Amino acid sequence: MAAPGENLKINGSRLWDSIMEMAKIGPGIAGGNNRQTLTDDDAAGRALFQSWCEAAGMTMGVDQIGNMFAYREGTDPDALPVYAGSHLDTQPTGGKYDGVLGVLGALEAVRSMNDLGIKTKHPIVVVNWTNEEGTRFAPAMLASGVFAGKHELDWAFDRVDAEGKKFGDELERIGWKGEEEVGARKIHALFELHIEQGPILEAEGIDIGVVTHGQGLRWIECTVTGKESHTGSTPMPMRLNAGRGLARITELVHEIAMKHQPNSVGAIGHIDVYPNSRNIIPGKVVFTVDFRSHVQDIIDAMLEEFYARAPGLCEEIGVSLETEIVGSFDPPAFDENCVSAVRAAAERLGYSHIDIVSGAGHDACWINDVAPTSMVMCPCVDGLSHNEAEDISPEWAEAGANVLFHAVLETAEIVE
Ligand code: HGY
Ligand code: MN
Ligand code: MN
Repeated sequence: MAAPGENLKINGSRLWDSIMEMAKIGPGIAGGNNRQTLTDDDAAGRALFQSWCEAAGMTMGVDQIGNMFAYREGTDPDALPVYAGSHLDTQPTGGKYDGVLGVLGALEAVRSMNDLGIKTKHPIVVVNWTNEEGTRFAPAMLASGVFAGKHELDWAFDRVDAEGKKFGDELERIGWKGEEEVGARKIHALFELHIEQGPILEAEGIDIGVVTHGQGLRWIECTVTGKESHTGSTPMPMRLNAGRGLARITELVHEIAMKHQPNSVGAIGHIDVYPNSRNIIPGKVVFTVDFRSHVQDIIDAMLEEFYARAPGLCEEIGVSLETEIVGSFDPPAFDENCVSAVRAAAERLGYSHIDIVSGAGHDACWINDVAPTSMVMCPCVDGLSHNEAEDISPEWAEAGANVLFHAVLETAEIVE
């Protein structure tokens, strides 16, 4: 396949303007975004994205779980499309770039193909995956997981948020439940551009991360049950404080993850305390343990130790522990040809680049199980993400989108 000329570039200021425009939808309270999945803000962001895709001459397809697929013709309609995209949903205190850079970077690649009069043999599809974040409806990467055959569609529809609203009902309510069968589409290759969400690229002054692997993940939902009682009148020896169970398990998770440095992480981010009253001893605490590593044996060792020790820590203080796995995928190794296309693009365009393991989970991690897939990463300021202060430079965005553009063009095969 002929490689694209290094003179072929995207329009960085148009990309930046589109990111800033999208950021106006579902604004946060501190400069970032709160555009959570299946909210009215998500619906508004989807509508804006669709209008841009149609203005770029693409036709939109939507599947039964709301995944959006904007299609650009290729010269060979029988050739499987090359896909590029990410997610438009954000964390409740999310940044403007997590996911959005990947969706709009892919749209910018198509806009630039139009400007440059480029035809490709393979069609191009720009993707917005539903509910990548998994913060309102667990697990993360839910819709790409259904697409890849990891979850049943009905199971996904039955997921509920903190208010007891069902995923399927909310998808219907915002009007983004499509007709297409989920997972019926066949993919020639998929590329996802994403901010690193870690400190390595910026700290080492590197423009591009060539993502070879991702971390595997286990989300363990824990329910610690004690007994609600008066914080003033209940004698200390009689207390069955579920909050102490949370405290002990929080420390246990940290201790286990620290044992496998530098290849492991562990924390508890989601915590619901019941009844959450200032003068009632917590009777129940529900929380999610997040263990990750790119080494399968380490994931297994962390879980083994957790299940061996956590119940005893609760029994010692008279409270009970129930656990349920609510998110799980093993460490992905991305497709070598797709990884090479990303590395060659960075090289051709004169960007500094290193091979890197993704610390965060991404839709590409699931799609990698059903099609050749890889990722392009750009730096982010202080490695900060899942925080409204998440920040990148226009130059980083442009470099990442140029590499994505070239990887897609090389794989989709330019037709002279
Ligand atoms: O949890 C993750 O790694 C992703 O950001 N949803
Ligand atoms: Mn993301
Ligand atoms: Mn995220």
